[in-house]
Amino acid sequence: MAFGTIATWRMAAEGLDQAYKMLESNQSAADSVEKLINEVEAYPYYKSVGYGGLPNEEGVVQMDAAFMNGDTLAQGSVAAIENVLHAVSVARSLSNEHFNSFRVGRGATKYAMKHGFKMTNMLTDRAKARWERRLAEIREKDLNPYDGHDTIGAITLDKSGSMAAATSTSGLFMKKDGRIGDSPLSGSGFYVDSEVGGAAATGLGEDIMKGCLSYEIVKLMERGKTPQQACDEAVYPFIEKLKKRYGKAGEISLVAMNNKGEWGVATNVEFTFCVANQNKEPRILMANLGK
Ligand code: SD4
Repeated sequence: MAFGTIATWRMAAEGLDQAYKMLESNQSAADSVEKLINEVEAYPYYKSVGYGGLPNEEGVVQMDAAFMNGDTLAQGSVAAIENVLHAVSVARSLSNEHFNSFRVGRGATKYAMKHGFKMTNMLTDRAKARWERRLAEIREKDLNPYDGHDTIGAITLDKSGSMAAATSTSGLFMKKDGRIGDSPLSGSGFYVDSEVGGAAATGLGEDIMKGCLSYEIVKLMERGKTPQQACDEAVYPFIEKLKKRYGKAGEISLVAMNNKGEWGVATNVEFTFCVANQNKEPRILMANLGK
Protein backbone atom coordinates (compact mmCIF):
# COMPACT_ATOMS: atom_id res chain seq x y z
CA MET A 1 0.00 0.00 0.00
CA ALA A 2 1.11 3.56 -0.70
CA PHE A 3 2.18 5.70 2.23
CA GLY A 4 3.74 9.11 2.67
CA THR A 5 3.80 12.49 4.33
CA ILE A 6 4.19 16.14 3.37
CA ALA A 7 4.72 19.15 5.63
CA THR A 8 5.28 22.88 5.41
CA TRP A 9 8.73 24.47 5.80
CA ARG A 10 12.25 23.23 6.33
CA MET A 11 11.63 23.07 10.09
CA ALA A 12 9.51 19.94 9.50
CA ALA A 13 12.48 17.88 8.29
CA GLU A 14 13.46 16.04 11.48
CA GLY A 15 9.85 15.39 12.48
CA LEU A 16 8.97 14.27 8.98
CA ASP A 17 11.87 11.86 9.01
CA GLN A 18 10.50 10.26 12.17
CA ALA A 19 6.94 10.25 10.86
CA TYR A 20 8.15 8.53 7.69
CA LYS A 21 9.88 5.80 9.68
CA MET A 22 6.71 5.27 11.71
CA LEU A 23 4.63 4.97 8.55
CA GLU A 24 7.16 2.58 7.08
CA SER A 25 6.81 0.36 10.14
CA ASN A 26 3.03 0.23 9.84
CA GLN A 27 2.16 2.86 12.43
CA SER A 28 -0.93 4.97 11.98
CA ALA A 29 -1.30 8.22 10.06
CA ALA A 30 -2.70 9.82 13.23
CA ASP A 31 0.26 8.84 15.45
CA SER A 32 2.76 9.83 12.76
CA VAL A 33 1.34 13.27 12.12
CA GLU A 34 1.19 14.00 15.84
CA LYS A 35 4.81 12.90 16.25
CA LEU A 36 5.90 15.05 13.32
CA ILE A 37 4.30 18.15 14.81
CA ASN A 38 5.41 17.37 18.38
CA GLU A 39 9.03 17.35 17.22
CA VAL A 40 8.70 20.88 15.87
CA GLU A 41 6.75 22.10 18.91
CA ALA A 42 9.43 20.89 21.31
CA TYR A 43 12.38 22.42 19.47
CA PRO A 44 13.14 25.75 21.16
CA TYR A 45 14.79 27.49 18.20
CA TYR A 46 11.81 27.55 15.84
CA LYS A 47 10.39 30.97 16.48
CA SER A 48 6.92 30.38 15.12
CA VAL A 49 5.84 27.05 16.58
CA GLY A 50 5.63 25.63 20.10
CA TYR A 51 8.30 26.11 22.76
CA GLY A 52 10.33 29.19 21.91
CA GLY A 53 7.59 30.58 19.65
CA LEU A 54 7.29 34.34 19.55
CA PRO A 55 4.79 35.94 21.92
CA ASN A 56 1.94 38.20 20.87
CA GLU A 57 2.00 42.00 21.05
CA GLU A 58 1.53 41.83 24.82
CA GLY A 59 4.41 39.40 25.34
CA VAL A 60 2.19 36.35 25.86
CA VAL A 61 2.70 33.14 23.84
CA GLN A 62 -0.62 31.96 22.43
CA MET A 63 -0.78 28.90 20.19
CA ASP A 64 -3.25 27.67 17.59
CA ALA A 65 -3.35 23.99 16.57
CA ALA A 66 -5.58 21.41 14.96
CA PHE A 67 -5.83 17.70 14.29
CA MET A 68 -8.09 15.85 11.84
CA ASN A 69 -8.72 12.16 11.34
CA GLY A 70 -9.31 11.50 7.64
CA ASP A 71 -11.25 8.26 8.25
CA THR A 72 -13.91 9.60 10.59
CA LEU A 73 -13.56 13.31 9.67
CA ALA A 74 -13.29 13.96 13.43
CA GLN A 75 -11.51 17.20 14.22
CA GLY A 76 -10.18 18.94 17.29
CA SER A 77 -8.75 22.43 17.57
CA VAL A 78 -7.30 24.80 20.13
CA ALA A 79 -6.74 28.51 19.67
CA ALA A 80 -4.94 31.12 21.73
CA ILE A 81 -3.97 28.35 24.17
CA GLU A 82 -1.28 29.26 26.70
CA ASN A 83 1.37 27.34 28.67
CA VAL A 84 0.90 24.01 26.92
CA LEU A 85 3.91 22.34 25.31
CA HIS A 86 2.08 20.25 22.73
CA ALA A 87 -0.95 22.15 21.51
CA VAL A 88 -1.46 19.63 18.70
CA SER A 89 -1.81 16.77 21.17
CA VAL A 90 -4.53 18.69 22.99
CA ALA A 91 -6.22 19.20 19.61
CA ARG A 92 -5.98 15.48 18.91
CA SER A 93 -7.52 14.66 22.26
CA LEU A 94 -10.35 17.12 21.54
CA SER A 95 -11.00 15.37 18.23
CA ASN A 96 -12.39 12.49 20.30
CA GLU A 97 -15.11 14.76 21.67
CA HIS A 98 -18.34 15.06 19.74
CA PHE A 99 -19.22 18.28 21.57
CA ASN A 100 -16.84 21.08 22.55
CA SER A 101 -14.11 19.91 20.17
CA PHE A 102 -12.75 23.40 19.45
CA ARG A 103 -11.63 25.24 22.57
CA VAL A 104 -10.04 28.68 22.80
CA GLY A 105 -8.08 30.64 25.39
CA ARG A 106 -8.71 29.83 29.02
CA GLY A 107 -11.11 27.00 28.18
CA ALA A 108 -8.46 25.31 26.04
CA THR A 109 -5.81 25.61 28.73
CA LYS A 110 -8.27 24.32 31.34
CA TYR A 111 -8.98 21.25 29.17
CA ALA A 112 -5.25 20.60 28.75
CA MET A 113 -4.63 20.80 32.50
CA LYS A 114 -7.57 18.57 33.30
CA HIS A 115 -6.39 15.92 30.84
CA GLY A 116 -2.82 15.86 32.09
CA PHE A 117 -1.02 17.53 29.17
CA LYS A 118 2.42 18.92 29.89
CA MET A 119 2.18 22.51 31.06
CA THR A 120 5.16 24.78 30.68
CA ASN A 121 6.13 28.40 30.29
CA MET A 122 6.45 28.63 26.51
CA LEU A 123 8.33 31.92 26.51
CA THR A 124 12.06 31.26 26.30
CA ASP A 125 14.66 33.96 27.08
CA ARG A 126 15.71 33.83 23.46
CA ALA A 127 12.15 34.43 22.19
CA LYS A 128 11.64 37.24 24.70
CA ALA A 129 14.87 38.93 23.58
CA ARG A 130 13.87 38.55 19.95
CA TRP A 131 10.45 40.00 20.70
CA GLU A 132 12.01 43.00 22.47
CA ARG A 133 14.39 43.62 19.58
CA ARG A 134 11.54 43.35 17.13
CA LEU A 135 9.39 45.81 19.10
CA ALA A 136 12.22 48.34 19.08
CA GLU A 137 12.83 47.83 15.37
CA ILE A 138 9.17 48.27 14.52
CA ARG A 139 9.10 51.53 16.46
CA GLU A 140 12.37 52.88 15.10
CA LYS A 141 11.97 51.91 11.46
CA ASP A 142 8.19 52.11 11.23
CA LEU A 143 8.01 48.48 10.04
CA ASN A 144 4.94 46.36 9.44
CA PRO A 145 4.53 44.54 12.79
CA TYR A 146 2.91 41.56 11.12
CA ASP A 147 5.86 40.66 8.95
CA GLY A 148 6.66 37.07 9.81
CA HIS A 149 4.89 33.84 10.63
CA ASP A 150 5.36 30.15 9.84
CA THR A 151 3.01 27.32 10.63
CA ILE A 152 3.86 23.67 10.69
CA GLY A 153 1.12 21.87 8.78
CA ALA A 154 1.33 18.22 7.76
CA ILE A 155 -0.56 15.42 6.05
CA THR A 156 0.16 11.72 6.53
CA LEU A 157 -1.02 8.61 4.70
CA ASP A 158 -0.41 5.22 6.32
CA LYS A 159 -0.15 1.77 4.76
CA SER A 160 -3.73 0.90 5.66
CA GLY A 161 -4.96 3.90 3.62
CA SER A 162 -5.84 6.10 6.60
CA MET A 163 -4.92 9.76 6.46
CA ALA A 164 -4.52 12.51 9.06
CA ALA A 165 -3.76 16.23 9.06
CA ALA A 166 -2.45 18.55 11.76
CA THR A 167 -1.19 22.08 12.27
CA SER A 168 0.52 24.04 15.05
CA THR A 169 1.65 27.66 15.24
CA SER A 170 2.24 30.67 17.42
CA GLY A 171 0.66 32.58 14.53
CA LEU A 172 1.30 35.98 13.10
CA PHE A 173 4.21 37.83 14.72
CA MET A 174 3.03 40.63 17.03
CA LYS A 175 -0.58 39.51 16.73
CA LYS A 176 -3.17 41.04 19.05
CA ASP A 177 -4.30 39.24 22.19
CA GLY A 178 -6.80 36.55 21.18
CA ARG A 179 -6.13 36.81 17.44
CA ILE A 180 -6.69 33.45 15.76
CA GLY A 181 -5.38 32.47 12.34
CA ASP A 182 -6.38 29.86 9.79
CA SER A 183 -4.35 27.04 11.33
CA PRO A 184 -7.03 25.77 13.77
CA LEU A 185 -9.85 26.39 11.31
CA SER A 186 -11.17 23.39 9.44
CA GLY A 187 -11.12 23.85 5.68
CA SER A 188 -8.84 26.87 5.84
CA GLY A 189 -5.65 25.77 7.61
CA PHE A 190 -6.19 22.04 7.07
CA TYR A 191 -8.52 19.37 5.78
CA VAL A 192 -8.23 15.64 5.13
CA ASP A 193 -10.48 12.88 3.86
CA SER A 194 -8.92 9.40 3.62
CA GLU A 195 -11.05 8.61 0.56
CA VAL A 196 -9.44 11.54 -1.27
CA GLY A 197 -6.44 13.30 0.32
CA GLY A 198 -5.54 16.24 2.47
CA ALA A 199 -4.14 19.77 2.42
CA ALA A 200 -2.56 22.18 4.89
CA ALA A 201 -1.76 25.88 4.71
CA THR A 202 0.78 28.39 5.93
CA GLY A 203 0.86 32.12 5.40
CA LEU A 204 -1.37 35.02 6.29
CA GLY A 205 -4.33 33.38 8.00
CA GLU A 206 -6.62 36.32 7.40
CA ASP A 207 -6.25 35.80 3.64
CA ILE A 208 -6.16 31.97 3.61
CA MET A 209 -9.51 31.97 5.43
CA LYS A 210 -11.09 34.09 2.72
CA GLY A 211 -10.76 31.17 0.33
CA CYS A 212 -11.12 28.06 2.59
CA LEU A 213 -8.21 26.84 0.54
CA SER A 214 -7.52 23.47 2.18
CA TYR A 215 -11.10 22.34 1.65
CA GLU A 216 -11.08 23.66 -1.90
CA ILE A 217 -7.99 21.59 -2.72
CA VAL A 218 -9.48 18.41 -1.25
CA LYS A 219 -12.71 18.97 -3.20
CA LEU A 220 -10.76 19.43 -6.44
CA MET A 221 -8.88 16.18 -5.78
CA GLU A 222 -12.20 14.48 -5.12
CA ARG A 223 -13.31 15.57 -8.58
CA GLY A 224 -10.30 13.84 -10.08
CA LYS A 225 -7.52 16.43 -10.04
CA THR A 226 -4.00 15.44 -9.09
CA PRO A 227 -2.71 17.16 -5.93
CA GLN A 228 -0.61 19.50 -8.07
CA GLN A 229 -3.53 20.39 -10.35
CA ALA A 230 -5.75 20.92 -7.31
CA CYS A 231 -3.18 23.22 -5.65
CA ASP A 232 -2.71 25.19 -8.87
CA GLU A 233 -6.44 25.53 -9.51
CA ALA A 234 -7.36 26.45 -5.95
CA VAL A 235 -4.55 28.79 -5.02
CA TYR A 236 -3.46 30.89 -8.00
CA PRO A 237 -6.89 32.02 -9.26
CA PHE A 238 -7.82 32.80 -5.68
CA ILE A 239 -4.75 35.01 -5.22
CA GLU A 240 -5.73 36.87 -8.41
CA LYS A 241 -9.30 37.18 -7.14
CA LEU A 242 -8.08 38.63 -3.84
CA LYS A 243 -5.87 41.14 -5.61
CA LYS A 244 -8.73 42.22 -7.82
CA ARG A 245 -11.52 42.33 -5.26
CA TYR A 246 -9.70 42.99 -1.97
CA GLY A 247 -6.83 44.97 -3.43
CA LYS A 248 -3.98 42.78 -2.18
CA ALA A 249 -3.04 39.24 -1.19
CA GLY A 250 -0.78 38.17 1.66
CA GLU A 251 1.60 35.23 1.68
CA ILE A 252 -0.18 31.98 0.90
CA SER A 253 1.34 28.49 0.65
CA LEU A 254 -0.45 25.14 0.55
CA VAL A 255 0.76 21.55 0.47
CA ALA A 256 -1.40 18.58 -0.47
CA MET A 257 -1.17 14.79 -0.67
CA ASN A 258 -3.73 12.37 -2.06
CA ASN A 259 -4.48 8.85 -0.87
CA LYS A 260 -2.01 7.43 -3.37
CA GLY A 261 0.86 9.36 -1.80
CA GLU A 262 1.12 11.82 -4.71
CA TRP A 263 1.68 15.41 -3.68
CA GLY A 264 1.36 19.02 -4.79
CA VAL A 265 2.27 22.50 -3.63
CA ALA A 266 1.33 26.09 -4.49
CA THR A 267 2.78 29.30 -3.12
CA ASN A 268 3.25 32.98 -3.82
CA VAL A 269 6.47 33.24 -1.80
CA GLU A 270 9.77 31.43 -1.61
CA PHE A 271 8.64 28.38 0.28
CA THR A 272 10.37 25.27 1.57
CA PHE A 273 8.53 22.06 2.35
CA CYS A 274 9.38 18.47 3.20
CA VAL A 275 7.96 15.38 1.56
CA ALA A 276 8.39 11.63 1.55
CA ASN A 277 6.43 8.83 -0.05
CA GLN A 278 6.94 5.16 -0.69
CA ASN A 279 9.10 5.87 -3.72
CA LYS A 280 11.38 8.42 -2.17
CA GLU A 281 13.22 8.97 1.07
CA PRO A 282 12.37 12.17 3.00
CA ARG A 283 13.62 15.28 1.26
CA ILE A 284 13.42 19.03 1.57
CA LEU A 285 12.25 20.92 -1.48
CA MET A 286 11.91 24.55 -2.40
CA ALA A 287 8.79 25.67 -4.22
CA ASN A 288 8.98 28.34 -6.86
CA LEU A 289 7.35 31.66 -6.37
CA GLY A 290 3.75 31.70 -7.57
CA LYS A 291 2.96 31.78 -11.24
C1 SD4 B 1 -1.62 32.33 10.96
N1 SD4 B 1 -1.20 30.88 9.09
O1 SD4 B 1 -1.74 32.37 12.17
C2 SD4 B 1 -0.74 31.25 10.39
C3 SD4 B 1 0.65 31.71 10.42
C4 SD4 B 1 1.51 31.04 9.42
O2 SD4 B 1 3.21 30.95 7.98
O3 SD4 B 1 1.32 30.10 8.85
N2 SD4 B 1 2.48 31.49 8.96
O4 SD4 B 1 -2.12 33.14 10.21
